[in-house]
Amino acid sequence: METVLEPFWQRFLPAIDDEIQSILASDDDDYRLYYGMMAYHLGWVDESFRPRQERAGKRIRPLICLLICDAAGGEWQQALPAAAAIELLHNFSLIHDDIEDDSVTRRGRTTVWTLWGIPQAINAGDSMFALAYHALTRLSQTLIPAPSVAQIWQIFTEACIRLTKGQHLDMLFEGQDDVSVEAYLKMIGGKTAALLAATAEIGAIVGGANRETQLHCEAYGRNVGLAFQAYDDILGVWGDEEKTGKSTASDILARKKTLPILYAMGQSSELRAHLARPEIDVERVVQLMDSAGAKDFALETARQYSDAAVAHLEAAQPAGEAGAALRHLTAELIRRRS
Ligand code: GRG
Repeated sequence: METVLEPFWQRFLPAIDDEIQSILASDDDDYRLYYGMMAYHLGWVDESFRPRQERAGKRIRPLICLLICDAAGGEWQQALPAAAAIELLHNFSLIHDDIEDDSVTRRGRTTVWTLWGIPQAINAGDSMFALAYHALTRLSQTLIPAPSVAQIWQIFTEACIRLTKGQHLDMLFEGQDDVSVEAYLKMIGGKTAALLAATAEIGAIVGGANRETQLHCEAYGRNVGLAFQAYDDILGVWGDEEKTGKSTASDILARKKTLPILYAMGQSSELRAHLARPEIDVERVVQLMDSAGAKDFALETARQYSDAAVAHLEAAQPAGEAGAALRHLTAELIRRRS
């Protein structure tokens, strides 16, 4: 990782994992599997519950939360309960998403439901959801004023609702042939952007920022989420397979409704007809997408969200080394995907 980020990562990452670990700790042997499944998903242990050296997942959301708190002039340690709650919520949603999508691997590892079965995986997800709220209750033990704690609870709860709405639309779209680009953007606004928006807003509240700055941070997080997803969709068709670790044929073969595919479907009746056939010629689909201008459209959309993210970040005037680190991280999140 880059040098300006390194000192923050060294400080923040162990603190985030310690905070989560203290929520998941138990010495009751009857719950070895209960906590073990969650620890496995977070990457701390292998499937036999032996400790591992690497964590699973980038912890982007809690890192952004702590950086924004610090850059707003607050004490990042005060934001740890919220950062832990956000990461637990994110991971809970991934455990359930893997069941809903029938995914066998996540982060290069076997998914929880594949190892321990769907009923236990549903319960592991539910447990993480409840424990996310448990993590949030620790905000009351900090110096954060009670009205700010209440505001954070509300933002967190609204983000949960938006996540479920986004996931609902995503599943609904799988069975529909006529999904518009607008409908798709609404879906990722919930599924991907809502939690990042809440993450950034909560960081600003804990940092003591005024309401205007809090709202710039919310818009920053939302636009980072939208840009992140749009670039991901582009990489799904035109990415470098060696870098992404994912075949560029898989989204097309799965008939996934991603931004460039939906745009091209709206432009080309030949493509719509082709995707309705039982056999898909991936090369032909990419040709049709290219001539419909789908890559340029998706790149332009992603660029607009990236520019908006940077503009809101600048308007929030993040200060000091944490501010510099935030600017760097934002560029990194966006650059890696363009
Ligand atoms: C919140 C009550 C409640 C329900 C959630 C299952 C569900 C409903 C939502 C699923 C949402 C979902 C799977 C969103 C995907 C978002 C996304 C961009 C995931 C990848 O994020 P990274 O790259 O992942 O930060 P890592 O692995 O680094 O943690």
